[in-house]
Amino acid sequence: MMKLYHCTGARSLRAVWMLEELGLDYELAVLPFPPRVFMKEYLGVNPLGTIPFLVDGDARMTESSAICHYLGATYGDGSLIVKPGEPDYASYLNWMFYSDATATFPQTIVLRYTELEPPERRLPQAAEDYGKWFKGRLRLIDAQLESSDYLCGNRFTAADIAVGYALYLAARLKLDGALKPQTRAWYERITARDAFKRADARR
Ligand SMILES: N[C@@H](CCC(=O)N[C@@H](CS)C(=O)NCC(=O)O)C(=O)O
Repeated sequence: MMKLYHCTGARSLRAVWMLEELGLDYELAVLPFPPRVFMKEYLGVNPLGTIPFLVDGDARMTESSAICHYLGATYGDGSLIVKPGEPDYASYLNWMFYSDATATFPQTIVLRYTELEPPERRLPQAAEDYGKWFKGRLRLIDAQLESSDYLCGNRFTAADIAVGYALYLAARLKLDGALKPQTRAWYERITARDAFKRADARR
């Protein structure tokens, strides 16, 4: 059975959500955060010390959005991914990379310098600047959702999971105060799904 290493509320939630959407059997190891510090033996499993980490047969994966695509492409009927040849394939790929590199990255700076570092190492200026950066990068989502209910493919896909997690983290960091109505409605739509609720409850 495949095994996913997870920390509550972290990016590994993307992978748990996808597993739940697909209705797959999996073993979930919920680790203390950060495992690099509180479960040093985990470095023997994943040398990066980060989560998620997926083990599926010989496959080993450390990137949450890539795991979502892998699961959707390997299992199920493929409707949760967008394939080459479909009109929105380029858009789908773009959202998958945007989800972590553009939408989540600036938030990790905010998280680090407001919560994770000890008080004497906190950097309010960095947190403020990267919070603004994140908010600016929501423009692509706002524009897309003006004319559709989902990010691409005219259906719910792994792109909604991958980008949706960035909004989940934004809510936790209180960076979601001024979301455009269509973006808030989309976030509420995707997180109303039973699979999201089951995934978020796994802790
Ligand atoms: N790009 C990776 C990032 C993985 C990552 O950095 N995960 C964070 C949690 S959200 C982590 O494990 N941080 C703990 C650490 O860096 O030690 C992904 O999308 O999964």
